[in-house]
Amino acid sequence: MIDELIAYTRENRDAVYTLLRRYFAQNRPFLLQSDLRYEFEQMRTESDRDMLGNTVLSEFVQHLQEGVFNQPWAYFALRERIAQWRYLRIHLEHMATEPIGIGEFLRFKESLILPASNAASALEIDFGPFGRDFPRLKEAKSIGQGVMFLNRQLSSTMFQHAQEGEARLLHFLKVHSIEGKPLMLNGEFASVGALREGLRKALQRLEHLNAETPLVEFGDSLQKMGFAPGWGDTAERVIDTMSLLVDILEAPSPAALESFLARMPMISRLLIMSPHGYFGQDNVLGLPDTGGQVVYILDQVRALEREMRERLARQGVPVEPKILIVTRLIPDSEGTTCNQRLERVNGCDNTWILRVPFQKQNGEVIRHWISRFEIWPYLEDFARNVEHEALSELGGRPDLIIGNYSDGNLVASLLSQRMGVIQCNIAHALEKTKYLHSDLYWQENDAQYHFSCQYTADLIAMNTADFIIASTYQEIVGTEDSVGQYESYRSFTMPGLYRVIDGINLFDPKFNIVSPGSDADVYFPYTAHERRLVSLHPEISELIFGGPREHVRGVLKEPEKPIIFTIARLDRIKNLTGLVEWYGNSQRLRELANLVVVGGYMTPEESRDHEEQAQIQRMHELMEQYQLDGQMRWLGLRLEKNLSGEIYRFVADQRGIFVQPALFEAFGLTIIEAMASGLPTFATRYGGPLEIIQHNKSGFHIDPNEGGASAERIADFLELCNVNPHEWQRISNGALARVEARYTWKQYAERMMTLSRIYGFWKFSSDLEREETARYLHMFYQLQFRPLAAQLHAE
Ligand code: UDP
Ligand code: LCN
Repeated sequence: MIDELIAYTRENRDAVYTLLRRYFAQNRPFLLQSDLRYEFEQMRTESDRDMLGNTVLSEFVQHLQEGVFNQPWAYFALRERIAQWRYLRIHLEHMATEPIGIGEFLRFKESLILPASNAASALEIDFGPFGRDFPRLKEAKSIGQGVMFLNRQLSSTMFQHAQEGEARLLHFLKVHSIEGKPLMLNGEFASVGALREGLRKALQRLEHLNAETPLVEFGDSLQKMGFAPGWGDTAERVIDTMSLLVDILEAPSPAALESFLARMPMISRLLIMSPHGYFGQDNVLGLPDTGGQVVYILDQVRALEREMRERLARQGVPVEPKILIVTRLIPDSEGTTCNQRLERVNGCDNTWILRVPFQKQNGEVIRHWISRFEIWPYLEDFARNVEHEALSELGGRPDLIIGNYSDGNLVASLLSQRMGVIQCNIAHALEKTKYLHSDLYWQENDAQYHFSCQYTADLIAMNTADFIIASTYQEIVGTEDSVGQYESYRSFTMPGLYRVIDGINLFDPKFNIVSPGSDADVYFPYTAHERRLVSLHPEISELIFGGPREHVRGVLKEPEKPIIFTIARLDRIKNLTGLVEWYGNSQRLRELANLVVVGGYMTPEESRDHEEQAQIQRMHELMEQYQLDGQMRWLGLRLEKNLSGEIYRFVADQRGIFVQPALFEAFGLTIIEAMASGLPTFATRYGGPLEIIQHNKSGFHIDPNEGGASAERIADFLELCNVNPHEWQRISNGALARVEARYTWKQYAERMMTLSRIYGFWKFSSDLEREETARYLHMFYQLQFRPLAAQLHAE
């Protein structure tokens, strides 16, 4: 596209020049995509340049992400396609257009923030050279399907280098053990040829057995032939698994390899890291830093434990799986169980929450909650203590470590490196995309948010991980129009700290999309009458339609109207106060529906979180300003899960709707909870909801930056439903169908376990220990992360 622009500029100097002058006339050093597009549109309308409509220039502007201006130079970042970036600069006077490298683009940006800095001496972080020889996906549309690619890659390498590949597989099968006992092979086979022969004989013998014959009846004779447990629990299953291996040794195919590896009982001990917030099972949701991640993990472990148990049993391995979720122990636990060291997870047999305290440098235990933005200095000691405690609780090394969020992923990286265990990361939300220019102006925000620590931790963790689970495609690489959360770590600069030339390769097969679900026992359709928790209805009626009470503000004067419902942590980004303002401003909406908001506390004094305190204040101001007390009810309460589940359905009974107005939402569990209940849902178009909801089919997208328009859209729908109730039904049905097809924990657990096994084999067999990257990361951790975190200690 740059070459086309150069040619176009030669012929159409005036148009390009006019546009550049408009950009410079803004007198702003940095213009974003929306500003750049807006100026172009203005230019078209004002100067009657309609003919610019389908030109190279208009296409160029459509792909611009960022412009940086300092007379006479304009520098641009161009996102030609998803995950495909180019950079260029144009000289205003000469109109010379030249492609430039990312380093130069970042240096130019830095020079506008820190004019006196010596850009040449800045630290440049570049992971690019390390991955040069690794296989990479080629097509952006395949991003997030890493394992498929990997299987193809693995099987074709095995095919091309058959002897080497087979020998590796044999070695892998031989070293495989669980709780110290061999699995698959008990060491009898000296070569692949011997294994082939052994398989042939075993299959011959098994074929005479009834398909249902249990392993106990023939396990001993298999052992004598060199086969340890792990092949199956019945004759049929063992035959199946052995035949898969025979096929692979004959001619490896991606599908056979995946099926075979997916069956290997490699994972029985799981370590899950989630340090920040209040990690508990009751009375925690809605507390600061405590929301979807906790819900996600508690649902995830139930599904994973079941899946692990089933797979182990299916493979004839009599081992009880164990999962340990490790979080922080908070002695001043604010009425939660976060002061308990060990807690069994409800609905699981052998899954536990292990809590390990944070300590000051002098070893003293820290008693109170600490914001997720402030925890960086405690993590290294925490990791050390966790290693010790987790090893003793699990009775040995875990088979897989899963990190959650920036802090959990960093701790997972430290542990996985130390223990030599395969690591999976789950971001939940990468903060970088939430806070505009938070990298460029990091110094201004660092006292409050410490993004310097967080982004460094993110880079380390995402490059250490063996595989990464993303909830949506857009989490990795965004959409045609918007940058993905991982994509935002590709290259950026924090002036005065370091410059990232290549922070993460988006085409790395480590990325996999595995979407979470919502707990089907709690969030189910409002039409499932026999399952409804009708005993809660009087309490819900009282909560929503009752009179004044503690921790609640506003009384609904016209309870017959449908409800606009929302629930979230009271973070600024969640924008609940934004929704209240749209509602306050929209006479139409106020006439059509009541507003019910669940989140936060009633008084700022009750909260320790700065953002939450400000939001509480704002909520009261808005309720005063728009006199909302008769039309809106705000519950500053922690609701028990079953209660909130029934509230969604209660709102649906009344033909209400759910609104999620966040400025950005990484995924948005409330959205699938509402949809699983059959509530028509309006959710932010920034982040995961754009992918979860199909607009006007299973819900609606709204733009939180255009409150007026969003309010109108909601009002249009409610009005339409008044005239034509089928409309409500249509969207409700669409929501139910969507969630059922795409967002369930069962699918999640199957996928997750398969991935763990395949990446385990990959790590083991392909010499991809990435030793060089590991050394570079170690240095980055020691020289950058540690001093940044230590600085926080000193504050
Ligand atoms: N939630 C809740 N009470 C609250 C706020 C949130 O029960 O006051 C629950 C909500 O039902 C959902 C989770 O917390 O299960 C929030 O997850 P989501 O992914 O929507 O947002 P996050 O808080 O993780 O950013
Ligand atoms: C964190 C968030 O901010 C949400 O968008 C996600 O739904 C949640 O974690 C669970 O992954």
